[in-house]
Amino acid sequence: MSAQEAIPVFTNLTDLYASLGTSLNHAERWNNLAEEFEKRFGKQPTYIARAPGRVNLIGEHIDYALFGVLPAAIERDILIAVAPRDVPPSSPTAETHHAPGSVIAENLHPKYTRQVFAPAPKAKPANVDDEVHVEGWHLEIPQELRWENYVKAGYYGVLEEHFTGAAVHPIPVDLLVTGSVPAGSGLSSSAAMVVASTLAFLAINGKLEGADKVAKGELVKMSMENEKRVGVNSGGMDQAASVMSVPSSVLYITFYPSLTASPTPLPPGAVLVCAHSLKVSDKALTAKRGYNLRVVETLVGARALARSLNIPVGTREKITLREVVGRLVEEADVGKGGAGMSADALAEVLERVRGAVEALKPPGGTEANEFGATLEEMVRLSGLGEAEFREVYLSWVEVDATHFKLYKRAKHVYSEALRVLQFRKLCLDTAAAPAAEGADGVAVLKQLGQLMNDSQTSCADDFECSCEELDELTRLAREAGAYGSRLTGAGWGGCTVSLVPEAEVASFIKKVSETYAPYKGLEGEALSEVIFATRPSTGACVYKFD
Ligand code: NG1
Ligand code: MG
Repeated sequence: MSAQEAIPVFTNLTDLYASLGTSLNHAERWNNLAEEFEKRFGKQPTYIARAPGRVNLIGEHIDYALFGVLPAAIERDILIAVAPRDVPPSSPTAETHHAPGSVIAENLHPKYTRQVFAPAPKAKPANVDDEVHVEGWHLEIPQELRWENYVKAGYYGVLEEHFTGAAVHPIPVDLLVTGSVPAGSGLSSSAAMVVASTLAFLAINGKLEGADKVAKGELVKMSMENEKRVGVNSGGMDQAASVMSVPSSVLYITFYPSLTASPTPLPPGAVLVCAHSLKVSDKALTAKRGYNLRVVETLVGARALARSLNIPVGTREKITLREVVGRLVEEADVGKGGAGMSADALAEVLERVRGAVEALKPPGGTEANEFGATLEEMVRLSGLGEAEFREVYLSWVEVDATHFKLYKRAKHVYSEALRVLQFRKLCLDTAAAPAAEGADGVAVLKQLGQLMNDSQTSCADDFECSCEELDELTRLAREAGAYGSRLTGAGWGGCTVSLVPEAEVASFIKKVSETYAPYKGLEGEALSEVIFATRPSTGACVYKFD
């Protein structure tokens, strides 16, 4: 799958719905959105942009260490209908509603109220007399939880990329959002929002057609940058999965040495079931002690490790754990260390660095304080002066911690990276020798399940991104017959993913719904909102109205 591939722009509804699969009623949602748009804005939308959520099968918290991951897009998605706004200049609202690039954003969900905003252009340099020249924009987004921030995040990236230093203004836009990805659930509603918004603004400004149209890889990169605008220093897994997924396969996504996405078929006989723990974790709010702190711990761990392995690292360079491995392998054999690195090759390198990883335990660290390093000890392990350290590792993110567990975080990342490669190898080997059915087929599914269970243990014990509810729900899922079960996404709440024998999905869901206490009393649609089977679905696209 190439990052150069064009983003699908459908002009025919039959083709669109065929691409989306048949297990959800897509036609009803798309029609309803278009009709609501017309009611609210008095005209048909010009485009609807779609971006799906994703479930991560395995490979948690390793994308920002640049290790490969194995997610799949799900059928649940975010849709954004857009059209240019045409306001008579004499209308009382002409000033705000006519400002270049102003946006009226509405959401079908009544909880999210109507928002009007216009990005402020920066002052023009004195020597520019071109009337429409835009020097740049004020694109800061307040770090608080507001639904329209995700719309702005996508939009502002488009402004920066396509309307800066340009002699053309973005047009005023009306838009309407609807979503079926539960928020704060680890199914990446945030990335789906940001991708859909980026895509909607690209489409409405004519950037998806013509010779220099934006390709899939570029949309992934823009969306990654755009998600940072809402304050999360995420890796690229969610955006890549949302943009590049194909039906019926999980997607092996690598980031090092560059972004690649290879569809990987799951062995037959098993289905993915997502189950929400009903503990909502909002990453934008808990990043200081959760997500962003983990980004810092894994990055500093990588530097300390590189240092003890005598790998040169530039002062300002934020080397990752994947790059440490890459550089070690390159010394010996260039071919083995890149995107195609095998499970065996990684296992071999990890064996070589085992001692150095152990050495990340600080002298003051003990079993009791879980090998936590104080800030002072961490600075020393990094080999940087304190001011430099703060500048490189702490100036771009807020963290709130007294101890930093470099050893445990690195241990998780490396073991998880290896599990991803082992999981993928089992899938590829099965696809290459499809005779492995019956008992053999089940044996493979059990091995895949075991890797998922080991991932859950590592997330819980070493990366500490699980929680009581996720531990309980994954345990109950295994008892209910899953081959394997683990948290999916950032963790600390949100969803689990389980690999369940195809013939047992209904009884599995029934058992879990009877045993997981927070599900007591839920039935019908309310139950299928929180626990549902899903299949790998297709990536982002746009529909263009005539
Ligand atoms: P969630 O919280 O599920 O959106 C986050 C990151 C991913 C990845 C996972 C953990 C964002 C947008 N996504 O996913 O890049 O690091 O956590 O594996 O921050
Ligand atoms: Mg998210």
